[in-house]
Amino acid sequence: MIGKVMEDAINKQINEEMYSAYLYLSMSAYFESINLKGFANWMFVQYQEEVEHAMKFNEHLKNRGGRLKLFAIAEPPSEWKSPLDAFKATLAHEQHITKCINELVDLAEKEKDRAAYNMLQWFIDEQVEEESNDEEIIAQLEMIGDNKNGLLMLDKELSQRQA
Ligand code: OFO
Repeated sequence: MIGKVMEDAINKQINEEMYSAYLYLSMSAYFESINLKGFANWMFVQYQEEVEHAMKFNEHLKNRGGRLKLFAIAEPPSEWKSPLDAFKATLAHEQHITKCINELVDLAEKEKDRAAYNMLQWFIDEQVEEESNDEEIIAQLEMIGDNKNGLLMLDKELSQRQA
């Protein structure tokens, strides 16, 4: 059975993951609005992944006799200055999520909750991948600069991403 402290912290993290989903769905709509369908696809897949993250935490709660508690999801921004601006915001958000995951790991250690600690290892690896994906796309966008052809080529590449 999961302890109350860890249960509350995981429920808080579920809200963070659902906000991540909202943020990336909003970014997907932004990219649709500027006709970058590949970028929009990439963000839509990211939105789906974030819902999966929330459900992964929910599974953990369910398997350990805990209970999901849903909180209000904050309204995400809906406009960004450019694709680069949106991806810089994505990276900053993922760095915030990494900090949240690290704090959960610290809490699991403090609470001697081995099951939560084990489950969180998946999220540690996932955050390395998420930050690295964002950094790669930011580097490409910086290289592209004002080159429209480069942007369209990257858009085509990002259209390949699948859930
Ligand atoms: Fe983007 O990894 Fe979850 O929030």
